[in-house]
Amino acid sequence: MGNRRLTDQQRRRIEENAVKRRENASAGITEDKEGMIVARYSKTAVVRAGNGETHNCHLRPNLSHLVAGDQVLWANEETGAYVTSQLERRSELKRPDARGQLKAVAANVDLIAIVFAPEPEPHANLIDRYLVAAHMANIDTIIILNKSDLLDQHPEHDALLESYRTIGYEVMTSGPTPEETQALSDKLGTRTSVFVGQSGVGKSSMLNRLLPDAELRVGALSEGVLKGRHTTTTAEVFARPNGGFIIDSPGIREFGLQHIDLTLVAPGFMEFRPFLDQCRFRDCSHLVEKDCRVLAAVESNEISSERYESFVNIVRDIDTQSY
Ligand SMILES: Nc1nc2c(ncn2[C@@H]2O[C@H](COP(=O)(O)OP(=O)(O)OP(=O)(O)O)[C@@H](O)[C@H]2O)c(=O)[nH]1
Ligand SMILES: [Mg+2]
Ligand SMILES: [Zn+2]
Repeated sequence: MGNRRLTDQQRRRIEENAVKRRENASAGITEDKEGMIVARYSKTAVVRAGNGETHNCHLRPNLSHLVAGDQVLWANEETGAYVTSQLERRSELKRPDARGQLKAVAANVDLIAIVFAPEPEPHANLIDRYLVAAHMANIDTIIILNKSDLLDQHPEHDALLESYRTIGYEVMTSGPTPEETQALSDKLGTRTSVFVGQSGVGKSSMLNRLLPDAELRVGALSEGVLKGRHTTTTAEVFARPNGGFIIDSPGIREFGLQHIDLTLVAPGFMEFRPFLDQCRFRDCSHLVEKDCRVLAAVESNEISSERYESFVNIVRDIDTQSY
């Protein structure tokens, strides 16, 4: 085998390939390399190469669904840099777009940081909706109460945070002091975290405190939130100096869960889980059934009525939308 002589044709092809490679190299054309989508725009994306440099890339038309955090292959071609393919996602956080289609917001995240604050007034059960979505996506969560400096005027939010801590969720406060920023930094560690929550709760501000070089735009509440304008308009990935990434995401007004299977809502409520296989009926909806263990747990205060109402609210939302 090894001694077989090359035909003239084979030799010519090898030489041609070598010439082509040298030409490509001198024209800056490269072979496919791995990278990460840092920010996604309509027909282009910023890609972070392995060495940390960023490149503005065109997207092939079949790659229109790429989002911040996606791992991709990209290459320099004659007409510019291109993302050529998408690599498999390890996780994805999805939410419905304006037309109700379920779309990924961020990919390959380890932690969803659900941010709320005394101002703007938190939307009822937005936190629970995120918790359900995170459970479905099998991504860890932390609930963060930002603007701790406003808590004196709003002790009820501290109580809300405590109620989640009691259930068993991971929670923390965040605010303007360096100590709070350090605690947040330690908590996130080298994971890839995405900051989510209503517009104006301070997601970009928290990022600016963690990474002063990021200089993200933050919005004044009076303008941004009251007029319904969102300061951050596209999700963006930031590398942390000691490893790990944080993804800033645009604030949302509501988080519809209409597209999910009804049976996936209850397991998204952590404290419901021990009761779910103890109902009389296997397909119990936990709304009206006889001998429903969840309803009994609400009765005996093992489940809080607030969380149960939130569950009903989400289920009713799905139910009305499917007719
Ligand atoms: N008092 C107080 N205000 C804060 C804190 N963090 C952020 N803010 C203010 O909250 C407002 C909104 O902050 P942003 O960081 O733009 O909020 P966001 O969540 O990124 O908003 P979107 O990008 O629209 O989703 C700004 O006026 C910030 O200065 C805080 O810890 N305490
Ligand atoms: Mg923002
Ligand atoms: Zn039940």
